[in-house]
Amino acid sequence: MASVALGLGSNIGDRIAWCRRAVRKLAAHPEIRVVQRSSWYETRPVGYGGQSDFVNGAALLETTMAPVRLLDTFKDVERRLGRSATWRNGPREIDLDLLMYDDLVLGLPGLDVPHPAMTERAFVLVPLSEINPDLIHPVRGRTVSDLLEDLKPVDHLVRRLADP
Ligand code: PH2
Ligand code: MG
Ligand code: MG
Repeated sequence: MASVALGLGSNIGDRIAWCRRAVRKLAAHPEIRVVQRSSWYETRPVGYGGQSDFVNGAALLETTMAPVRLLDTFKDVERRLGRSATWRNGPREIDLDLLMYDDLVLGLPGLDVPHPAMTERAFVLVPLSEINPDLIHPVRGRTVSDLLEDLKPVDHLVRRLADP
């Protein structure tokens, strides 16, 4: 059984509903257990700025699937929920990112684990450190709460939503 950190994001339509549906679909998968889920956060778009604010969250999963199969499952859930194709880093109904997979370090075409940008992204580190601040990043050798401290202040980028 592997422990996985998942990042969720949406900036089109009912953003929280997209994220909730994705968690529900993953929880229904016979080879995935959703162990914990963060609050939802409204976040400023990173990268291409001319788009709407995101809702982001994170979850901890357990799975018997290998990383590539798990990524395929995430893509499948994105498709089945109705994600329409846009451009790289553009607006999306639902985005499921494989952030960490145990303490595995992996570089394959289309799959880098840990997610290469996660240490610079408050919209990843804030929800992830809510649910597991002591999780150790296998490349940096530091906890997610330490990595978040390095980014601070981030309050202007991330707002925790009242609806948990
Ligand atoms: N995802 C991106 C690019 N920029 N910005 C925010 N705030 N949240 C995201 O999930 C996000 C982003 C590419 O996946
Ligand atoms: Mg992403
Ligand atoms: Mg993605």
